[in-house]
Amino acid sequence: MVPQDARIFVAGHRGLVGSAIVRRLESAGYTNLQVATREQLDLRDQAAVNYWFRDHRPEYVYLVAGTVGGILANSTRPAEFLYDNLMIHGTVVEAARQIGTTKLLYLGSSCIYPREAPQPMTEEALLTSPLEPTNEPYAIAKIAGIKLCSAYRRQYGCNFISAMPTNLYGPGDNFDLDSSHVLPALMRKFHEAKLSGQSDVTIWGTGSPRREFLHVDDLADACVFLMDHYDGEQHVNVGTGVDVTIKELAEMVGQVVHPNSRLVFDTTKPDGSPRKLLDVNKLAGIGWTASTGLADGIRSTYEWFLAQHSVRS
Ligand code: GFB
Repeated sequence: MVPQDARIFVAGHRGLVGSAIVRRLESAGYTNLQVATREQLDLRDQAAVNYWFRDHRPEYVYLVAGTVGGILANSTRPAEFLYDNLMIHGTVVEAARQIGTTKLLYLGSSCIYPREAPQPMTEEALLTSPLEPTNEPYAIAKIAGIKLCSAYRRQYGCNFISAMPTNLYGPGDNFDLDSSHVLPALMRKFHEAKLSGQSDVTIWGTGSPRREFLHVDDLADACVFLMDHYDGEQHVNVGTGVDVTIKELAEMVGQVVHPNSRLVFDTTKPDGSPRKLLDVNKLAGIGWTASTGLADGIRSTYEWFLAQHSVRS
């Protein structure tokens, strides 16, 4: 178990995942959290990261920083998704090794699995066939991160573990329509349609792809759990084990945000992977399962969105 006063670095604490991990650690009573803003520390800069680690000597590291985004951002900014993530993972893992960090948890993504992987996807599906083209650069960076942690375990004996979450959502998400994932994008689209008195809401693609959505507070809980209870080399899937079509998701968000709306499908936009459902049996076997249902999670995230934007309707 991680001692309550251990020095714990959350890399990426301003992001969706990092902010949830900080909330979770604080509520669990951890007293010595370490964070650094992008302005204070460029995680792509090995010399700067080495200096920061020598100065702060974190004993535990949550490596959850990265350049992330939805299907459009992935296809329009592939160089950033590949370069930033490769560098961030490389610098932090190496600096943690150099100062003798006790344990590091690296966060990947379910897009590491092949486009045609059998569903639900087990951890063994990694690198068995080609990736989904719309997010291949990001997936390759994430796969490199997993392999980096494995390699550091084997060569240096570092206790570096990897968790692979499914599609995430929740408070702190990105609601920018050009770079966001589907759930926050739909929430904003329905919200703006309601405010402007429109009934039509445009959904990208055919609505038929299936996705699994995990509330970020559940993910944070799983990460803290794995830090305490998992020391294996193989990455661990983190999801709910349940998926919905994008059309069903849109209907659920519409029900909460703008019940009298009508869905319009823009099939000039890409669908991406036909399905991405994680097999979560490994994590269940270690002792953790998700607890937030999608309908409840959508409702509470919309409450957060309204509070943030101070727009009540
Ligand atoms: O969430 P999303 O952008 O990412 O899109 P992926 C999921 C599905 O929702 C796709 C559809 O089929 C989109 O076409 N969709 C419908 C929309 N309307 C919208 C909309 O307004 N905005 C967005 N963004 N999508 C990402 C990867 O894939 O998943 C990342 O690109 C990462 O690398 C992330 O792995 C978890 O699930 O397709």
